[in-house]
Amino acid sequence: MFFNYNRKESKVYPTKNLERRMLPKILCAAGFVALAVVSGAASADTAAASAVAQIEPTQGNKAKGVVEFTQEGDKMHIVIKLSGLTPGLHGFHIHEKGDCSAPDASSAGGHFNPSGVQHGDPMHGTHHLGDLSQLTANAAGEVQLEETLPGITLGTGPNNIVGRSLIVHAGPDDYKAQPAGNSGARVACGVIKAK
Ligand SMILES: [Cu+2]
Ligand SMILES: [Zn+2]
Repeated sequence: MFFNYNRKESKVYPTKNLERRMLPKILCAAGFVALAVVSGAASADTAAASAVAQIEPTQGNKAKGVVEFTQEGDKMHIVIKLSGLTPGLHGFHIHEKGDCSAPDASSAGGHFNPSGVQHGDPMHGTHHLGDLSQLTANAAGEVQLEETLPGITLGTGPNNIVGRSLIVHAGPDDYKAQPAGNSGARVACGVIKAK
């Protein structure tokens, strides 16, 4: 425990010191030099700390928006902002392939399911890792939601969601039907990209 704590500290402080040392240089140097310093520091990170998916409508639909992911320890904070939906419930999942190119987003494949289990309710019992809580669009067809989930990660390990996709469905997810909860057509799709 104590040893781990010390290791964490030694990881954090050099970065802060580096930033402090760099500050006078950034203030004095030309803009492009400052940019080079900042991007160099960012690329030293081993895993993405945040990711974003630009959600675009599939053919014949209007749903779109932005979903942002931020890793907070062993949890993932998710901020969802969507519009152009029909009011009511919409199934919402991470699908295994980061490919929204098909007009119906079938190119995104099935639900992200690294542990090979059945589809279900993310809050109760067995479910795909990619099964997210379904969304409720208000009367204006909008969703604004923040939630924190365990399990999914950014950039490392079998539970990494960077390079996969988010799909919004036309109807509610019954959390029972296999393999996907019977939530109807894919009305919007977005690839999850590291920030
Ligand atoms: Cu889905
Ligand atoms: Zn599922």
